[in-house]
Amino acid sequence: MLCTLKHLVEILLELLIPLHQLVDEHRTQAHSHHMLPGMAHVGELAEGVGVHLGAEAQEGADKAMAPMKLYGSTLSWNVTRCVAVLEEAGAEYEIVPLDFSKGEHKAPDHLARNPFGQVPALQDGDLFLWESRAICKYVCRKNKPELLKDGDLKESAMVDVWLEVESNQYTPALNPILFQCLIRPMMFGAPPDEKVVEENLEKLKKVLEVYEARLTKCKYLAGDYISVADLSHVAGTVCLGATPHASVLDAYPHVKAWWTDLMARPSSQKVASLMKPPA
Ligand code: GS8
Repeated sequence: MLCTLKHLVEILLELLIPLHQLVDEHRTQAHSHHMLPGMAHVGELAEGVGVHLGAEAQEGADKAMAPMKLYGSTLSWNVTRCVAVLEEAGAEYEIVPLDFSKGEHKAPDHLARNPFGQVPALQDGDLFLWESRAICKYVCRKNKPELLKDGDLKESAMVDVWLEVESNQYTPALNPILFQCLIRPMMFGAPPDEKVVEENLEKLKKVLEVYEARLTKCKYLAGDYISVADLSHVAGTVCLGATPHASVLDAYPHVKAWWTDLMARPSSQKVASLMKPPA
């Protein structure tokens, strides 16, 4: 059977989802901690000072204050890629898990969010987005534009370059390792195919050599400033840490220092805590 690795990962992630049903805490995870306790909605504030908003204005105010919704399981690193950025940007959001085993990702209401029937999808009011990196960029533009360096032609171009490098070099080498070492044993009780792991470790090492050279010159990938490009690596690299090959980073001291620095951020800690598989 000819089947691409991407398809295999997707099929397996579909199989993986019933595990989520065992974990109640994953069912509804509200992440509105960026709204301070006691912080009122616009309508409530207006009432407090004797102002009453009309129904339409009230609806508009409520919409403006409604948290963004991120659809998908937090065991998917495409979903938690977005979580890293939502957290780092201080966005108000909630995660809405979808049950793949019930086909919720192919149901009409999700197809309206993402016509490809995949996760993640993001809803912000009447705006629906999909593709994790596009979601990350939107969240940055909305909540923390400095993560994109949008105002600077050259710096923003470097952010784009390293986001593409993550998408087209780093993650394609990493995904097969994660599939073999994490998903295959968990789903099939089968050991990893060591040949596939070795091949992709070699690919990853070649990519890491480029990262090492880059990070010798600057603290973060795009420059001496953290950006969405760094954050886009967090979810997948957290998963690498759960494989027997976490030490692959050790041979690259600047990469290792970059990763240690990234992992110290509360946003990365949040991703790590959400990605812990059910016990
Ligand atoms: C990939 C989304 C994806 O493959 C992105 O958002 O970055 N390029 C997209 N999502 C998988 C879950 S694994 O993370 C998915 O939804 N698979 C179900 C399916 O394809 O039916």
